Amino acid sequence: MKLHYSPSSPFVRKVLVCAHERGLADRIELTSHATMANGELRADNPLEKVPALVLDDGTALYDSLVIAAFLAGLGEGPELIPEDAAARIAVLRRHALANGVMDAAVAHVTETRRPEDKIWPGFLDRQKGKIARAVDALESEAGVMGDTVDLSTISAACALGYVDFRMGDLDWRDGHPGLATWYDAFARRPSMVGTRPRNPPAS
Ligand SMILES: N[C@@H](CCC(=O)N[C@@H](CS)C(=O)NCC(=O)O)C(=O)O
Repeated sequence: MKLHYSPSSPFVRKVLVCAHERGLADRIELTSHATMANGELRADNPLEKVPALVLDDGTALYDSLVIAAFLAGLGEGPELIPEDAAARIAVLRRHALANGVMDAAVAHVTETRRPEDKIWPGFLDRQKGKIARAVDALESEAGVMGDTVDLSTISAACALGYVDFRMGDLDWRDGHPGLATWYDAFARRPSMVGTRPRNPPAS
């Protein structure tokens, strides 16, 4: 399998952590981060977004939730998406919350990269508000998340890791001691340590 990726993307990290947890990391070849620039990514994903996973028969899967669901059915390890209906909905709902943090943080970062006179402060505040409310919600769920490894906890950890990486001044730990403790433990998992976000090499 071939994964179109970027070393900084929280969505990519989500699927890589899923792969590590299911013992599949060795079966995934990472493309050069440059496939976005050279048009290869577009050929596999019309939306031109990473992650996109190309299977050995040439089938391309996107987006990160679809790839994670695919990987959850392969290999061995923690049940990433429970079969039980109620548990599955709970995991998918928390995944949506964490994924929304990724969406808002990426949108915030993208906006800050526009020319200074084109940046809309109201848009930045709106994204920060989404993140703040989601972090409040995750704080109230930290006890339930405990040491469970599933798609929702992986996504929450990748979202918070991305906020640390790109929005370090946000200080989400302030007022969220339960979530901070939960994250510090989860972030020590080898799957998280091995996928820490990095800036792509300059092209
Ligand atoms: N909903 C998508 C989001 C993926 C996404 O936004 N990826 C970003 C990188 S963090 C991207 O490829 N952006 C390029 C673009 O939007 O053109 C997923 O979950 O896979």
